[in-house]
Amino acid sequence: MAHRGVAIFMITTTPVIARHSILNPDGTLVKGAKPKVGDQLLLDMLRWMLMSRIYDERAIALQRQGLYGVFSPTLGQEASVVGSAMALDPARDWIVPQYRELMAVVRHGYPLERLAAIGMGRITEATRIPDGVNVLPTQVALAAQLPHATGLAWGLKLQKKDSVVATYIGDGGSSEGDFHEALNLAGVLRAPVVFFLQNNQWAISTPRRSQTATPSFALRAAGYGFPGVEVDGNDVLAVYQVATEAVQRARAGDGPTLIESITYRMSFHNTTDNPSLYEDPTERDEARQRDPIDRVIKHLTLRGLWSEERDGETRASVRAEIDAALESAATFPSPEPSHLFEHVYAELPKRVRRQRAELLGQGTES
Ligand SMILES: Cc1ncc(C[n+]2csc(CCOP(=O)(O)OP(=O)(O)O)c2C)c(N)n1
Ligand SMILES: [Mg+2]
Repeated sequence: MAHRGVAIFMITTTPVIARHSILNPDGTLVKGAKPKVGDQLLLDMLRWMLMSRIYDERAIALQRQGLYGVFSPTLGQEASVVGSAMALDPARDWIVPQYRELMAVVRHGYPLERLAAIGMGRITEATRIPDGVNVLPTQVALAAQLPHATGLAWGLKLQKKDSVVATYIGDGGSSEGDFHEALNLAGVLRAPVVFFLQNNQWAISTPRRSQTATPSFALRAAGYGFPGVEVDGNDVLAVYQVATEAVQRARAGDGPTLIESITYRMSFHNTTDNPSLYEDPTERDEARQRDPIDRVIKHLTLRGLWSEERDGETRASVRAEIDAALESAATFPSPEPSHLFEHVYAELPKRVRRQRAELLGQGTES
């Protein structure tokens, strides 16, 4: 096709992007796959995945008893969350989270008791992230965390640190303008950031097919000038491998990567949602066949590294750890109205001082 002497090429075929996978749903390895994960590391991954699932059950039960606030489970996405987080070095790398990757930030050093206390509404002390924990606060405003991630990565690069930033986003959140702005700038700056997109097929009740016309979220990276990869998000070994490669690229100064982790939300969006109103139950049944935890257990069992006894012991120790965190969370102080004004400004501006005085009934401070 020619237009004023300029050749215009039209892309008529859908570009293809390879989807990485290592572990089959039956626990065997994909033909030719050579996982670079030692036995102990895989056992640690499984423990974190079980911790995520068991915490989901506990938090949902507490919410139903009126003891916990709105909660978004990770259920079904444990391999995606744990595999990506374990590719990071908590001592120097950063996580800029969304809200569906609880165990990623816990594994990175954010104490579970504090996150549980926030869930219980005991927010005043608990929201303070301890010094030295390289995690930014949970972000509910979709994609608003991504420009922060790019800015943080740029700052670390300017300081000549060898740190990498990993940030999480959902399929739905990737339709926000902030997604485009953050990825575009990260590409221009070659910022050391990994964009980890959990495509769990749902944005509350909006299915993936209504979210975008692109055949692959990962393909979008080409438009920003850096690599995009697809991975089976229910395969912890594959997620860990692509995340490790992306972290290495970023650390080496080669810039960002967009990872699309293809998974399935095996629960409600959060405790206020009822998916039976919009989800085809056969889809959920199919997803159960690809359960990310069962897959690792089958694999370890085939290799003689897992038994019923070990399963029972691991779950008991995870439950004890969660119980201790929940017990400690319940001792955090409940918020007072005055706390609304704390932990934001070093020195309160006049307007905010006036509002505080008004709320606390202390007359009108000028
Ligand atoms: C800017 C903005 N718009 C709308 C919402 C309401 N909202 C909260 S979660 C959500 C769906 C997000 O879906 P996705 O990005 O796929 O993440 P998931 O919850 O599936 O992990 C929506 C629309 C919001 N929090 N922020
Ligand atoms: Mg989603």
